[in-house]
Amino acid sequence: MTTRAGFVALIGEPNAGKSTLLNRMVGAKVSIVTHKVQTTRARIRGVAIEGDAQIVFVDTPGIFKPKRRLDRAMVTAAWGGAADADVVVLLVEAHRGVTEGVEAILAALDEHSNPKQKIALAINKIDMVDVEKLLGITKELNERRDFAETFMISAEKGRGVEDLRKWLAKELPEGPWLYPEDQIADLPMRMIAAEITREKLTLNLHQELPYQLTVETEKWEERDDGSARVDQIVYVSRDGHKGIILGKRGETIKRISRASREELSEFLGRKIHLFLQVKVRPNWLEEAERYGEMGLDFKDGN
Ligand SMILES: Nc1nc2c(ncn2[C@@H]2O[C@H](COP(=O)(O)OP(=O)(O)OP(=O)(O)O)[C@@H](O)[C@H]2O)c(=O)[nH]1
Ligand SMILES: [Mg+2]
Repeated sequence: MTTRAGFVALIGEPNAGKSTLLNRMVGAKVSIVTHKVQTTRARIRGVAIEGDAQIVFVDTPGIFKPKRRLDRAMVTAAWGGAADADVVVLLVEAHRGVTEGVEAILAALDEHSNPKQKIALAINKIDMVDVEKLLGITKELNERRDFAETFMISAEKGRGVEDLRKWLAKELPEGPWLYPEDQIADLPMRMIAAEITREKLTLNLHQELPYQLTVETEKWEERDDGSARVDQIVYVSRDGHKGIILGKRGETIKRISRASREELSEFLGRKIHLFLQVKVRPNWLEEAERYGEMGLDFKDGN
């Protein structure tokens, strides 16, 4: 039997639905999702199997005009994901069409890919537009670039996803599978746990605050009764931010902690005791160690 295997990078503007698509392809929540932009910060791999092919999907941070060091490191990580992949899928939101951000990505695509790679277009969130609008956008995008293939999908509702997966499977090179067949992700557990907490923080905090914090799993202690104690630190840069995260009588952090613990316990199928600590660290956005913990390269932020 000939098997196939390779990497498929999902790229696009922030909020395009890349992580939602990765999770759907894998059939499990491997990458966090929120309604806010710039949720994903590093490359996250998720593995799907389609017939004889093992498809390693690479979720990437959204590509946007970076301002801070962290932004630059994220965007570099995203383009790096594209450059290393066998196939690249560009996600564009159906209801937003060809935005300035999409234009910028199209303009930079050749520089960050090679002629041997196939680049497909996936117009996502088709559940939000009518057919006429969808056809208009499809035409406009295909006039700008000669994509290997165009797919119209709803990552959230699952429409069109099957066709995309089948096509990707046959585009991958022949070769042995890259991961054991029961493996769906390769992110260390402590990092998945930190990401789950960061998702809950992002969902519970307003405006800029989610962009000013990072979460790290400090300690992971297995207990005899099969449960685990997980200690995490939320780094913020200002006292005021700490106060907001704690909330009145600690209510906000309690809510966040509960939501994170529940999801983590469900993900692992066992009891988790989660302890969150908020630390003010004014300069964390300029510390190499923080980037390493996020799965980013500090130098990429230069
Ligand atoms: N209506 C609709 N919403 C979707 C669809 N796919 C994703 N979304 C929503 O779009 C929002 C962003 O989804 P994400 O998967 O986090 O987007 P992303 O591209 O990973 O975003 P970043 O990590 O910030 O770059 C979430 O609220 C999703 O629920 C879709 O097909 N239809
Ligand atoms: Mg994402």
